Amino acid sequence: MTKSLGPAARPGHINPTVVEVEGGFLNAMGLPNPGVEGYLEELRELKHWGVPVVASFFASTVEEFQSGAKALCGAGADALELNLSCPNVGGEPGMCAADVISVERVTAAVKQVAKSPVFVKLSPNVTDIVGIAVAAENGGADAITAVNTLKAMVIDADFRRPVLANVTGGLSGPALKPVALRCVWEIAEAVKVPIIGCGGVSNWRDAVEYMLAGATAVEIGTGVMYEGLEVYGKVNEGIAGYLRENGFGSVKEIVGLAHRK
Ligand code: RRO
Repeated sequence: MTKSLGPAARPGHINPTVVEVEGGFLNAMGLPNPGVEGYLEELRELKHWGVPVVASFFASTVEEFQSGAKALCGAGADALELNLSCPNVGGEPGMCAADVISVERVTAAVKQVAKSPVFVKLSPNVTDIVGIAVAAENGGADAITAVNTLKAMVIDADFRRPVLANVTGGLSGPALKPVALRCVWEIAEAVKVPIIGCGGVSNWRDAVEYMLAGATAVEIGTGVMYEGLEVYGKVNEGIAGYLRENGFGSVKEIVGLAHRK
């Protein structure tokens, strides 16, 4: 999974952009990235590694979303993740994950041109995430990623100022997990497309909990800050052990299992 790419290169916000808090991290990176065109060479190189590459991207207009999708698929992205949900974009329409009409329209427009599956990443910073998930599904999303970070802030009592230069940022890590898990649970009761759980996964038990709530896969970001890159292998091995010890033949058998009446 790439860092989110946009139509043009962006330096991101000025520092401080990341601060550790109890139970996680707050970031206000401000979407720093080399731009879709500036990233294509690296994407082509990643293809030589023999692992699937998901290109995360954002844009401000439907046309930009479509041209980003075409370029990223053309360079070999195995899937696209529409980041409709960055909490750090001020007045720009980057937070279109708050609006059902925009979510359905952008998803459908990208699906028209994308040659690879399209995931839609949603925000927990909304009143009704289920309505938004249904809009993504109606737009043709192949999967829903739930969720991006939770809008939050930190104030330093000695300096009597907000810590992040952007004032607010997105909370990730273990503190986000119960919120994200609830989002996955609610979405699973409303849509048929696969859900990718995201938020505070740092060990196999977290991943299993997401699957029991209805996720068919998980994403791990902040977990790397705590556990290093080994986290991915450890989580995979841990899930395999859990399945073995509990008599399951495949992860498919535990997806959504906690919903049983
Ligand atoms: O770059 C960011 O500030 C950022 C992004 Br694009 C995002 O999707 N989520 C987040 O917490 N930060």
